[in-house]
Amino acid sequence: MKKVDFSFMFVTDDRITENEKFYWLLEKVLIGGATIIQLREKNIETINFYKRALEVKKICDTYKTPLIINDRLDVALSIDADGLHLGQNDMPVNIARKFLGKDKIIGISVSNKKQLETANTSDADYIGLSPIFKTNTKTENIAAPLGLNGLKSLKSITKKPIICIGGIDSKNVEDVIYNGSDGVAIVSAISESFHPEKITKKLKNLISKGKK
Ligand code: TZP
Ligand code: MG
Repeated sequence: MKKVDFSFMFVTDDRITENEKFYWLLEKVLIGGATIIQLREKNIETINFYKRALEVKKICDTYKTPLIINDRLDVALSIDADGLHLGQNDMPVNIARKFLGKDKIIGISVSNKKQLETANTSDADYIGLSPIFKTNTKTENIAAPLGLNGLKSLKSITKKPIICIGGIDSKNVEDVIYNGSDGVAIVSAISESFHPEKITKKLKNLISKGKK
């Protein structure tokens, strides 16, 4: 895998169905300094996922920011994305790795110690720890929030970089990083803001503060 800055992942919000708003928001986030983008679409036809992914890739390339695709190995391959994010019920990591090769990024979501131990010995490049706090963005297949204590205990046994997700905003992001997370993944704190560029810059600043 190429060297990647996992500190600040923006996960796109599939509740924004209007293309113009979707791409406008993405560009604000890229200008604001997100270090990696994840395209997440849960309710979309394959053709529309592919088309959106193609356009998102073009925009991310302009800002030299890596793009990973949520769930769908076929979409990731078809647009030559920089990587793939998998959940526990998606394609197994080792199969995805076979198709994507060693240079692409693969992330795996985990919600407990058992899943983390399996992820530790897998072919994944990073572990997405979820959810840290309560979230309204993901409603299906969601475990109980781990909280900062859960983060600390899982961080102590991880062998891979950890990206925390779920309910992370400007009030708690510094604590999440301070308590050992290598990065954060954020949807609504950015997508629901009236000033996405400003909030992205603020979050980025707080991430830097949390590292100290
Ligand atoms: N996976 C676990 S929680 C979550 C995902 C995709 C949603 C995070 O969204 P938000 O709005 O940042 O809480
Ligand atoms: Mg998934």
